[in-house]
Amino acid sequence: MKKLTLLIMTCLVMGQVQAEDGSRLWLRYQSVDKAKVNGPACIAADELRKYFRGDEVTLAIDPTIEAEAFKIEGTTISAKDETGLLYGAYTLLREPATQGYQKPYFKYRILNHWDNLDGTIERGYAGRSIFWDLDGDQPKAIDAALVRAYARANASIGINGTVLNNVNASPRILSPLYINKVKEIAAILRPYGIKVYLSVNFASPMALGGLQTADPLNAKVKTWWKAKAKEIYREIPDFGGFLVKANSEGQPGPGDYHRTHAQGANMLADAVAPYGGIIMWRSFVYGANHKGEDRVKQAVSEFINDDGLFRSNVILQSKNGPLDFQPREPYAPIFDNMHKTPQMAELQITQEYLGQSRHLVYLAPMWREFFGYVAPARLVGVAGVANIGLDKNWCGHHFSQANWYAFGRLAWDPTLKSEQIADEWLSATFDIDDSHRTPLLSMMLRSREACVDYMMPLGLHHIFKFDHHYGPEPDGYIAHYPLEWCPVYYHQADSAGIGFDRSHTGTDATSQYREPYCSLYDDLTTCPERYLLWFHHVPWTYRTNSGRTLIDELTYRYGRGVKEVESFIDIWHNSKPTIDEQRWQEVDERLQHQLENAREWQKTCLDYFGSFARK
Ligand code: BDP
Repeated sequence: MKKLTLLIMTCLVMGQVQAEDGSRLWLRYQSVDKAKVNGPACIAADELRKYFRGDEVTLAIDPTIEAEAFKIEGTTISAKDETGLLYGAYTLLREPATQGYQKPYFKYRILNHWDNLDGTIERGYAGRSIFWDLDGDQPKAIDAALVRAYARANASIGINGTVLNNVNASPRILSPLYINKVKEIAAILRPYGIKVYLSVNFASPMALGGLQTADPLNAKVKTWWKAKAKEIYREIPDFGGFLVKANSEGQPGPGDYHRTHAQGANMLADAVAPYGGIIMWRSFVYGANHKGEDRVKQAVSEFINDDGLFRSNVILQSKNGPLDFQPREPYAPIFDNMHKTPQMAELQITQEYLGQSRHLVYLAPMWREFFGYVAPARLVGVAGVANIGLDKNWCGHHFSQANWYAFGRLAWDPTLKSEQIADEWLSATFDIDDSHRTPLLSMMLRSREACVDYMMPLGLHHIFKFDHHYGPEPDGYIAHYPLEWCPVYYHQADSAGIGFDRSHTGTDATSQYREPYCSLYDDLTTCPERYLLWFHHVPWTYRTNSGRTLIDELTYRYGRGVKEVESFIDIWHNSKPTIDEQRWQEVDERLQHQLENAREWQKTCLDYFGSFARK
């Protein structure tokens, strides 16, 4: 009895009695308090002192090492500065046998939070914002401990930047009141090597500055932005820069004044350039100058003439696919077309179109697939639309944490295999032995393909329920919305067949691709089946590679997706003895729900498509 009390007391003192509610993410280190750490006092030293299982470790500042890189020799970590030491420390904690030199692949490894100042999150499925909320009409106090925990998690996977607010940006973010809040957050993130960036509303000079225009060539507008940049950098000298969604989905932009994207971006670039800031200008633009054109072609049409015209501190940020974060898209051809403009890929960690925080879908295979077409060497950075909120476990679904983790790891090294990343994450997140880890690993690795199968196999896309993008609505059509918001426009099902003809006989979207993809995708007989209905309108009786007719193949794929989820449930049930109670239950509930959803997708889509095919 006495012993037990003592044990509990000791654990309490050491802070070890923590429920497994997912709040510790993959950072479930046991504090051993054993290592002697030589070198400068810093966060890396604190982490190693508490958690490193060896006896001694040395931290050394070496100015000859590149920024953010580190070297581990024996138990000495060397780096240019404390950020490099921190990356080295987390690497050593994860993989104590690590030796040698490492540096991040991408310069920009940035999370994009679509957080609104009122605390809601656009496409957020894990509760409210960790940064913003209102207290009356004032910004609520920043939760420093929470932001610090966030910084630590990001640093542990090498993320070095964060955009704190929604791309559909409120001008208020640039008011002195909010700049002060941003300064507070920046101060917490700085020791973890993380810079802050802000999304800005292009019409801010009007909304905040009382100007009559936001025309980027107007002298007062330029002066306003320059003064604003100066004000921000006075408070936050290492501020990263701006992210801009302009002339897209109702947002203001240079197009409102018949100016080009380059003219708009350059005006902002000039304002932040004296301080080393960058502008991340999004190419997610449709329905503006090229209204009526096949939506997947519009980004190239919008930006191609601007190539070579952007300032050197502008980066074009594009989603991985040409449409909008679908479960599977071909890569966005804008990456083939802008040869003189630095580019970043925008990946979506929050599963807007992949079951949100209800479905277990591990996204690393999707991102690796993208890098198979768009060589990382073509990119200067990656941005990940965050899936983080106030939920106890940060991400809503315990397994969605793996997507945050995988984004960071791939930003650090895009050649890492999905399997290795999943394995690392599983080992750190659960206490499971090899025999249980293997099936869980297989579940994760199969989960994205399963989602494609039960939602949108063979290149189908955007047949989601209107606006919330969760369930199926293949018959979706709303007369007063542009067709490009409606599922029926995307699948084009009729009695002859199904699919969107984007070959030379259709919208010719295939011509935006480099060879060999242009020819490969254009020809029905060479187009990979995974993109079949993305690029072609195909007869129902068409024989797919399996020998089945198209409608039978669709039926088969939907069924396969559902079966996969059934098997995930079996795997999860078999793992019950090794997983802690709360997390097991919570994942189990979600898996049951995922199965119901998968069946709903299967039934709704096959009933609907079947009504054409079997006429
Ligand atoms: C779509 C989202 C919308 C975003 C938009 C964007 O549905 O909420 O604002 O993309 O990326 O995926 O700007």
